[in-house]
Amino acid sequence: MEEKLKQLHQEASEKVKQSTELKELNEVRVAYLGKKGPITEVLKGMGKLSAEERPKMGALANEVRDSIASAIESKQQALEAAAIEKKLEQETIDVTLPGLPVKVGTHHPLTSVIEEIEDLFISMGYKIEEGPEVEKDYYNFEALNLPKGHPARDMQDSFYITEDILLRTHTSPVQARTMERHGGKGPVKIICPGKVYRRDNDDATHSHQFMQIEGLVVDENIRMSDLKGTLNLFAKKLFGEEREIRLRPSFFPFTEPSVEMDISCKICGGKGCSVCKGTGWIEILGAGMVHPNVLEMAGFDSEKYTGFAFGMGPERIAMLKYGIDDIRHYYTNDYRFLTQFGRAEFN
Ligand code: 2NM
Repeated sequence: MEEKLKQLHQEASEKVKQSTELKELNEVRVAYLGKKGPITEVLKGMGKLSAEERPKMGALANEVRDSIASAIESKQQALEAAAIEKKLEQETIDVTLPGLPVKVGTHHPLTSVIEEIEDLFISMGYKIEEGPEVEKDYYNFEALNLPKGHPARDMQDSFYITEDILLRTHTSPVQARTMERHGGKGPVKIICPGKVYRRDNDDATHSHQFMQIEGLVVDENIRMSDLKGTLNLFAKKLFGEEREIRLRPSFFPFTEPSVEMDISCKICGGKGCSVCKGTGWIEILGAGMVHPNVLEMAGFDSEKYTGFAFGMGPERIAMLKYGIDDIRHYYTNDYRFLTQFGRAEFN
């Protein structure tokens, strides 16, 4: 029996040693230490031994069992540690690999142009003003010398919400509100960027929703020459020092006199090309001296105060600046279009 136990011990130890996986080790445990295993078998045969031999063999059997159990235990720990080690090794991060590019996004071309124009006027002492897109008829039309029945307020051209409320058709109502808040006292020196709405059919050059930037200066002794100097500087800063401007007479209900400003064509340098349609000049904005009626309605004494105002479309400005050929590109969120402007992406 002693021989048998020693042999079992030897055999089991060898199998434990040879086990390379936890599953295999567990099979060894079941085979040697299980209820139907050989050691249990040996212990069952103890009854046949003499009283003298019994405790000796019992002790040996227990020793063998404990020894196998502890060998299994330490092998299990070793295998588990090896498994963790292997997993860690597989999951090692190579910190020397180059990083993945971070997509940082770009400015929308309209945003870029609007911010550039804002910065330019802020540098000249203008404040930025904003106002509601859902506007009263009074501020959108009446206060701007467009009384009821005026042809320029044709229902066909505006989105009315009620008889008195509409989506603003320009940002001039912000200027009317700002002048009113000044309570008849100058100076007012503001630019108003914002969204405006007109009932147009969308095509390459028209959109029912677009941006506008309007400027307004009201003070004593504001003259047409102040307007001209301001616009000349604006054109050169935005389009290049070599650009020239030209003012042509025009008409707006809220200004008198009114003008339209052209800049010399950058593409052909004034010789005439398809962009300027052979004229050498490109129309950029409308402007004029604020109509006395507009000043009076906002609470200014038009004998004492004068002002100039101008308005432009950032979509058109950005189209000219970046050579964009269709206004719809701004609103359709084509990634390929959007990533061509503003801050460069790291890809
Ligand atoms: C333009 C052209 C000319 C304009 C006038 C005013 C106000 F409120 F002061 F009367 N704001 N904007 C103006 C003048 C706008 O856009 C083409």
